Amino acid sequence: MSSPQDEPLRIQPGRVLGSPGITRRSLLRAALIGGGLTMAGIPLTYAKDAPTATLPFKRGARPLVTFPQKRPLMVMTTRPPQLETPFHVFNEHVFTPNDAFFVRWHLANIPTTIDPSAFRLHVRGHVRRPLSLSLHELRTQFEEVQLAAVCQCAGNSRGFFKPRVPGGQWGNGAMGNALWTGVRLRDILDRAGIKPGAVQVRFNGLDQPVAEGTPDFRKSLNVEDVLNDHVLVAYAMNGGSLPLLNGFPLRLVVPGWYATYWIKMLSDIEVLNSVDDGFWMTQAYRLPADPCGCVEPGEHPTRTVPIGRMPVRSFMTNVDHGATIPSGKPVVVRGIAFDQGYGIDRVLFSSDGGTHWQRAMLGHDYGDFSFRQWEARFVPVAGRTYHLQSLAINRIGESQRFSARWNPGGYLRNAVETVQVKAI
Ligand SMILES: Nc1nc2c(c(=O)[nH]1)N[C@H]1C(S)=C(S)[C@@H](COP(=O)(O)O)O[C@H]1N2
Ligand SMILES: [Mo]
Repeated sequence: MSSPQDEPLRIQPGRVLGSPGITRRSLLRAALIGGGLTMAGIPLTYAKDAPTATLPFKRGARPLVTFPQKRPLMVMTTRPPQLETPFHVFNEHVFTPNDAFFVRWHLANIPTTIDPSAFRLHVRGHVRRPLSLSLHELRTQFEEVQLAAVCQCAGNSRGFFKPRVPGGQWGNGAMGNALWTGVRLRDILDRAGIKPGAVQVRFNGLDQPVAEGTPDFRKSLNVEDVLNDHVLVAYAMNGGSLPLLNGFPLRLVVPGWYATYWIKMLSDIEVLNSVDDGFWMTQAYRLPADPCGCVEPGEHPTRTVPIGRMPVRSFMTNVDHGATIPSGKPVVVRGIAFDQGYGIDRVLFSSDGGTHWQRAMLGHDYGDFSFRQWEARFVPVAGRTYHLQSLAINRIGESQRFSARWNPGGYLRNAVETVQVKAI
């Protein structure tokens, strides 16, 4: 417990991190930092005696290493960089600080220098007027929008799958919540003028494969899923420029959808008049085509569909599995909950493994796509073991699952988590 003492039952609205407002100057400054980020700046190896954090599954040891613009994060791979946020960060802020935000790239050829004055966002394909927009045009010719949203890797928590599945063995820290600033994708597409017959929009970033034959990382969404108020082309997060590793200078923000669609270093938007038949849509990031998105453990689905929106989840953030807690006075258990954008209706808390439930108190509402903080309290009795659980329910009545579903990609985990503690 980080603060087991009897505290007033009051949730602090999380601290918004941060920093001066977003000015051209701060963009340029970040660009300079970006410009200084040479390949030598991205550690390819780390000291054998680097401190480690250990995730609670086999082969879960992760060195803590500092990458450019980042505090020490848990390294899964260095090339391409895949860095996990240590979980205690989620207890400290409702908005995940930029320097603690997780990092995931598929391809190792990532530009280390971006000249913001030369950068252009291209819009092309099935449109009336192809566009080539500078960052300055983007920021001055479209309405600026701000929105809080959770960016969660489809493979978040994959390391907990039983039986284990191949792929990045993430703990629960391949997610983050940020206040995104940018312009609406719809406004950009309106200017380009989508032609009748458009089916999907394909997004590409500046990163490239290293080996010939590796398909470029491109993702597509249906036109009807992007023509809304909240899909953004973002140039800032939490009031600062995007860190290079999180997609400087622009990234797509698709609130409610898994992060695989949140293309970083976004440079190309292509309107398609047919369904994207590329590798990353047809071969990767696919779920069994049934409402559960699951199959019997070990089986392979016969039909699959592209992964989409995120199911409702919650976590306890201030209790560690196996910890001891003081008895005889109220203990405050804190956590976070989120879903695909219906918003959190309630979070239930149990200290006895799900036999009895109480309603947790919800924290400040930063919007339907944001983390929602919650807290509950109970009075432990000395010598007893407690199985703490939280269960989030969204505003259309969808709740977390009690048993974990399984699929070969290791996606969609949203089972109720149990944290065992002992009172002394
Ligand atoms: N250009 C580009 N964008 C990308 C990816 C990538 O490999 N290249 N990976 C996606 C995936 S799978 C995830 S989980 C998120 C990770 O975002 P982050 O690194 O900012 O946390 O970026 C998405 N956008
Ligand atoms: Mo991901």
